[in-house]
Amino acid sequence: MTADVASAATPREQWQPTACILCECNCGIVVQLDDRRLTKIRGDKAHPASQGYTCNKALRLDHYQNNRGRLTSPLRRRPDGEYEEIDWDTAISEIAAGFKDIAERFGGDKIFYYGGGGQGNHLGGAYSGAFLKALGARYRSNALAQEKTGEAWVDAHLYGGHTRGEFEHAEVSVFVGKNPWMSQSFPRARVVLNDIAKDPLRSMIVIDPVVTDTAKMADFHLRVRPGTDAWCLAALVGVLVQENLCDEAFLAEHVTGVEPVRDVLRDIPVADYAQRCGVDEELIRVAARRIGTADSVAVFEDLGVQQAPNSTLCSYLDKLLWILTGNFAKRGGQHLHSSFGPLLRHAPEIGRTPVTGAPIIGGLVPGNVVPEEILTDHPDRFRAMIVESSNPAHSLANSAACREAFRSLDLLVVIDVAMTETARLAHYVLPAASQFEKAEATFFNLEFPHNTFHLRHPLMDPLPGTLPEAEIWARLVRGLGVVDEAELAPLRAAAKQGRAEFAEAFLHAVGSSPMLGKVLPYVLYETLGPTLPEGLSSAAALWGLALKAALAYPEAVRRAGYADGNALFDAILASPSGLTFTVHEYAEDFELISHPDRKIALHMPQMLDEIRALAASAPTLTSPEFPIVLSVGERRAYTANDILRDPSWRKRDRDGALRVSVEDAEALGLSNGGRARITTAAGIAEATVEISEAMLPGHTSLPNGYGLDFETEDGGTHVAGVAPNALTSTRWRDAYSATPWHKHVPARIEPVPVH
Ligand SMILES: Nc1nc2c(c(=O)[nH]1)N[C@H]1C(S)=C(S)[C@@H](COP(=O)(O)OP(=O)(O)OC[C@H]3O[C@@H](n4cnc5c(=O)[nH]c(N)nc54)[C@H](O)[C@@H]3O)O[C@H]1N2
Ligand SMILES: Nc1nc2c(c(=O)[nH]1)N[C@H]1C(S)=C(S)[C@@H](COP(=O)(O)OP(=O)(O)OC[C@H]3O[C@@H](n4cnc5c(=O)[nH]c(N)nc54)[C@H](O)[C@@H]3O)O[C@H]1N2
Ligand code: SF4
Ligand SMILES: [Mo]
Repeated sequence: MTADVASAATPREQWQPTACILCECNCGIVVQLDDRRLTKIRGDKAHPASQGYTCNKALRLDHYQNNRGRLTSPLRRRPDGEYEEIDWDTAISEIAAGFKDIAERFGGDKIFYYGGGGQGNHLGGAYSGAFLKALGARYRSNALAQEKTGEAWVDAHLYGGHTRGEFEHAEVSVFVGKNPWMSQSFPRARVVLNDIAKDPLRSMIVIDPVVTDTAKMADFHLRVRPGTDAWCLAALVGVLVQENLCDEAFLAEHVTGVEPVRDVLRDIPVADYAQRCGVDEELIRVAARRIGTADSVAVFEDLGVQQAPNSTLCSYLDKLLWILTGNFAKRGGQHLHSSFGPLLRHAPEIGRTPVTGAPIIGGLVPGNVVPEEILTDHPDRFRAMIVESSNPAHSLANSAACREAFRSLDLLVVIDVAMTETARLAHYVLPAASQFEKAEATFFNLEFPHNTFHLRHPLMDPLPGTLPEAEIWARLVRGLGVVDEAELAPLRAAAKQGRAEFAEAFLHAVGSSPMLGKVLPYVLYETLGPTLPEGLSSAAALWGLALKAALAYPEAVRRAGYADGNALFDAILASPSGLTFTVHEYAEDFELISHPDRKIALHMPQMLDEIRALAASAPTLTSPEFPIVLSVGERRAYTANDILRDPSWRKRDRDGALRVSVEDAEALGLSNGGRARITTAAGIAEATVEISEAMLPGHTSLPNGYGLDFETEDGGTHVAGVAPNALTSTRWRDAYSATPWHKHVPARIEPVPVH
């Protein structure tokens, strides 16, 4: 575009860069605005990861920005249960005093923090630590403790970090309980899947009971019976060992503890396990051979195993697929990667929750024990809670138990853009500016060899009455009165002089004041924040992370073009479409292993015991009372967690159909488009039936993201579809990580008679 054309354009016709917030890919988009509406949206070609790609959902983002349910004032619950609007000063001082009181009377560790960011926003949550540490709060959780903690524990033992497959270049891509055509999760997913499907030299292996859109493209679809992945994966790795398909040179040089693993895998009865998981033995063997003989293999495990029985064991087994075959530290393989702000700690140590003694992995309390940690007279129970950018009363197992627990808290504060199911239980609700009204970013920076970071600039001012989280947290810290303004003054002065002066003053100040050391993000926001470009003051916390990244990956940051952390930080501020912050060489994967010997440590005795125990355990949880497996929370073309509350964003599947196999529909007397009653041990719901050739007999599925209430134009309330966790129970959880079995809920399905 010539300069003339650009300057001739009126502001409203200009494309402004930002990102889609509906899944962890955060594809770069450019938008046009009409007043506060996002009128035109398309992929941003300048975004270094997505390169112009989006899926169908990004085009619907105005339903988030201009949702009728947006909050515009702090709310306080009155004794009669109704909410009244209060001003910010009143809200902040009452909330700060309330938490201070809990901390003084019962201890700061009775204050529980849940959330901190969703699919598109992690910057606000980066400031929460200041308020929480000042109060002495210790326990926290978020959605990752409903899915990724079992995998994180295995990762911590094996190599001490998170890995990602390089599907773009992999000869063989393996998807285990993962449907990337619908759920995406890696850059330009549909383009990459199409490329694999078109290339006769590359293969796709999908392990899924459903004939998903991804499975339809696969060269090998291992259509396991639901919940039997452990047997299928054990058979696959058994074949690798028994048919000598391991990469011996790689194992000898880069892996320790191989022999005890090999001993267990040598004994796996492949034919028997094939039968137990319902997959043809020969198909398992050819798939294993394809993995064992490929130049490169990448693996993605997701909710189909992470939210099903034996989930931690499955994480271990699917990692054996690429470790035994040496598919690490090479093009198209599996990689450890740099991170800008780690999503969770990869530590093998397991903490314990105060009441139930449940495992705390990566610092996160398992979602399934949250109600039990509150609803008890145990002296160490959680008494107060802050929820930020999450809707646990709807997204955690057993919504009824969560509601009862949250209602019983001495103090519950929710920070959200909308009146959610959780907010309706709160004593105070604080209205956040939307993700297009403030600077935002996520720490979903998971790629290798090129890893990207995107600081999005605000597209417009905050909706009147709302504030960005960084400002909310800063006001709450001020409300505690723990930081003396005199301590900040020298930092403010240094920040005006330059980054080097600021760094020196900052290190001195936090070194000499224990309280400043606790409230670091607050200090950065208050002192560095005001010197940053207009609208970007809440990027202040990124300065510390940029310095850390440059220290952790000096060569990779330099290769990306940044001499040091300050240069990287300045580039982040000046790159509204995002930037590449690390460029790695494949061999550097080994340096990212956190063990001192830089080797993968394969031997996990507990996991080997679990593999041995498979021979004697039963692969099914159904019973005569609940004979059908219900997967509750499937990702579909029009689901996006709980982010879009207005059901009219969907172009189809308006009420989230229950998908049922042809065989079950006939046996149960269900008709397409008719209604079915679903009963589980936890609850009852009704849904519209969709008879589907994609489902196995005995397996049904409901989508995620439905069952949210929404105010209709005439002031009534509309709820579309089934709230998934009306049907799930907190008891169904993994033995190691306590992650839920949402994909494997025993259920009874009956037709609802038409009257
Ligand atoms: N469209 C859309 N995309 C999303 C999201 C969204 O809400 N909507 N949410 C995002 C989030 S938060 C996440 S965590 C990811 C999740 O992404 P995915 O994990 O891909 O999503 P799901 O559809 O929940 O589950 C994946 C697959 O597990 C299969 N499955 C069910 N039971 C079993 C089983 O016993 N064994 C095996 N092997 N498979 C089984 C299902 O058939 C399904 O195809 O998606 C992200 N992307
Ligand atoms: N049964 C069942 N349950 C599941 C799943 C399943 O498959 N089945 N999936 C699980 C998984 S993988 C996940 S990730 C979780 C997700 O569940 P949650 O952790 O509850 O997250 P979201 O649904 O993404 O909700 C995000 C919230 O953030 C709010 N929000 C949006 N923008 C902003 C903002 O800028 N500031 C603030 N403060 N708030 C904002 C939205 O209004 C919404 O209330 O659900 C889990 N629950
Ligand atoms: S939903 Fe995910 S894949 Fe689709 S446009 Fe948004 S960020 Fe990209
Ligand atoms: Mo998730």
